[in-house]
Amino acid sequence: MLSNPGAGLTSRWVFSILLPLVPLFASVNGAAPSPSSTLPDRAALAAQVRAEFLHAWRAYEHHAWGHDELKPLSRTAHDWHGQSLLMTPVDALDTLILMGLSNDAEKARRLIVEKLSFDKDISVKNFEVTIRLLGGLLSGYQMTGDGRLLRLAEDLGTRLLPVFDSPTGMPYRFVNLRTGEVHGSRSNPAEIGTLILEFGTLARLTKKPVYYDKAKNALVQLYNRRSQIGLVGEEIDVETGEWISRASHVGGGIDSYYEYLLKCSRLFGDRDCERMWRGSVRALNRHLADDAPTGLWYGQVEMVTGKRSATEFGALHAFLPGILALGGDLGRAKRLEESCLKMWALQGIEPEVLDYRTMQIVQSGYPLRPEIMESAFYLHRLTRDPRYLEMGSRFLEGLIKYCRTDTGYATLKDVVTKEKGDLMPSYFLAETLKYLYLLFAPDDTLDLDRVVFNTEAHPLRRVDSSIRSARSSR
Ligand code: DMJ
Repeated sequence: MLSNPGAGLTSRWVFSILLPLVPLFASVNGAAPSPSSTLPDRAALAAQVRAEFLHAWRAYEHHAWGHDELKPLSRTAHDWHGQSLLMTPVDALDTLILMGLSNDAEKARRLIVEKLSFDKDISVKNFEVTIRLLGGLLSGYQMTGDGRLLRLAEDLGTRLLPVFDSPTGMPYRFVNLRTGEVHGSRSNPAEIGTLILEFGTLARLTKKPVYYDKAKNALVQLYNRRSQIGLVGEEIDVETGEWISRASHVGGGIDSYYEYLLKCSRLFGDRDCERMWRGSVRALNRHLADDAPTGLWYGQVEMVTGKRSATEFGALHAFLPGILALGGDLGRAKRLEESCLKMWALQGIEPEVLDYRTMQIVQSGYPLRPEIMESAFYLHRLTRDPRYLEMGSRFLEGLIKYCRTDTGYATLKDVVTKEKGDLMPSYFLAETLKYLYLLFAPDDTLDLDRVVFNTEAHPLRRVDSSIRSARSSR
């Protein structure tokens, strides 16, 4: 039988969020630092990232305030659905708090609680809204204690619930926030399996296990459809439960499914998730890992036979070193992050997809993605090796050199020509600059033992830490 931590909700969790929350934390256990004569100046780098964050935030404030995202080249705003869901303020709120930008955080919080409404006749993508908005509202609530953020999260969570009403329990991709009408039965592991941290946290905070149960069931249904060699494919029909694409890899469409198996076990102590993670990572190491002449990579195979079908790796795959490290496999994590650095170094900034056999770029955009910085952050926390600070400073240098504009930061259409695109995605403020900042900032800015980041870098409090906090405050 599957264990169900969502059913064991306690008032201690709710109690704990009322404690002062910033700075959150103390230490993470790590190895001794490796010697280096030229240690990067962490304080200066942290201050530089914070200044760049402010530059980006001010541009959003001046040209796109109240809208979803900034278009830095045209200096206009972009709303995903024609009307705003405040993607950037919700995504950026906890970064503002962690960086100690209290006035800006307060202004963002006021905008959110006064203006954000989900009573809108629009069809939204469940995955994106869950990781950015539900995740951002929940971490914002846990960091500020403002109950209005939790009420918004609960309202949103309730409006999203109809997605799970498929014959298999795996979610449809889209839902109308007002009517609850769903569509999109052809889905993928990432969109099905990247919900448990947010819905599980909502369950704990509201004491309504239904959120946990639905998201957990979706995850288990997906896992149960893995092949005999333990892999999942790229596309599945949530009504029939049949695979549509059997391509198996750790890139877009699959990536954060694996991330959430591990993080679900860390955040909730869920034994099923731990078992599913262990089985899955074993399969990844056996079938996807590719010891190529250019380094260790994780490529693509057919999910049933394990036959290699592509040697591609990209910016999204670069989350894996961090997750391998968090899961305890520092050896593979370090080697894979070195490969990621080679990918970055090709053009001084990272392409979306690379063929690692030929080292030729396959997709040349760079949409300001965070994954390579995220992995450097975990590896630094877990090894204390200044190598990752050096890597981080190269990433920052590339960002500033190629993506900075007078009006915030812009994506790159092409990492070779460095032609810019007209968007500053909300995850740039939620994730990219947050992970870079946390890499350089003092470790006690955030205690990794006490939180788990959702896939959009929103820190959610671990169960045992809430119990500890509640006990010590009695
Ligand atoms: C983010 O929205 C999340 O990290 C997601 O898991 C993957 N894509 C972007 C960043 O690249």
